[in-house]
Amino acid sequence: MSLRGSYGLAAADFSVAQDWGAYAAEEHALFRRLFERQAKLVPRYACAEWIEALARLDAGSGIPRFDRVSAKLRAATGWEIVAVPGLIPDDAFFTHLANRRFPVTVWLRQPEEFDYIVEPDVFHDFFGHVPLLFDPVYADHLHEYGKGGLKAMRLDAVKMLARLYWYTIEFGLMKTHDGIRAYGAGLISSGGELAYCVTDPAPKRLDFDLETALRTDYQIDRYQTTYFVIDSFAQLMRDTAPDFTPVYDRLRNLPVLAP
Ligand code: HBI
Ligand code: FE
Repeated sequence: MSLRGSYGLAAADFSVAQDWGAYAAEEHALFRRLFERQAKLVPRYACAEWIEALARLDAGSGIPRFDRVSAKLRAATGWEIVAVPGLIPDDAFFTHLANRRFPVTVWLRQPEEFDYIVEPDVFHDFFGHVPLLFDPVYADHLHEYGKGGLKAMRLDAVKMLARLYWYTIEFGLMKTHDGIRAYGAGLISSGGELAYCVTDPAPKRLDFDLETALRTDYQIDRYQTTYFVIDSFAQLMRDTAPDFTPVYDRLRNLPVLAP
């Protein structure tokens, strides 16, 4: 697929300089509009861990400087941001996660993509993914996911593992005593799906089950019809701790489940 970023400047690990000075005033204004739209929704629909983490980030004034956020992140959970031109190959992506570096795309969507964008841009990656890296349990899980990704490549099981990421890190829901709340980055950064995933009766909301998630296919260009719900990040960490090798071997011969 033809990707939007400028990959020519990237290093071997696909990292680039963020070049914060190059962002136009209009881009900072668009980022602020996206932030303000979501900031109205997250108190009602996002999980408490995300809301608490966002409070630690001053991301409402425009496109953030990755190096400043990395300094705070390092102190909190040992993570940092690595600037990338956009989607990067799986092995580069997993290697960064396995070293507690989260890839954040440097470019921002166009104004006409305010409501929907196919590829992750800096708003999706930063607003959707970075705040939860301040949560120690979530941060540990994502670190394990990165190491698991490198192993999945060796076992030819990346497609199965990507489904786990999709149904948790990107589109995961959590049970709270106030009801269902979102923690997935794709939900948190979405103008419409954030309320839909919590309130709409149409989609299925299944209790998280590792093997079902690894087997269930997903669509990337519409609201999800199936969500997986965890009790806590501790449960996610616990349920994904075992060696996946025997699970991959068993599931490889079973039919994929339609969402
Ligand atoms: N690259 N920058 C970036 N961000 C992602 O979320 C990402 C990626 N490359 C691969 C990838 N995700 C997924 O294919 C893996 O989770 C399987
Ligand atoms: Fe994402």
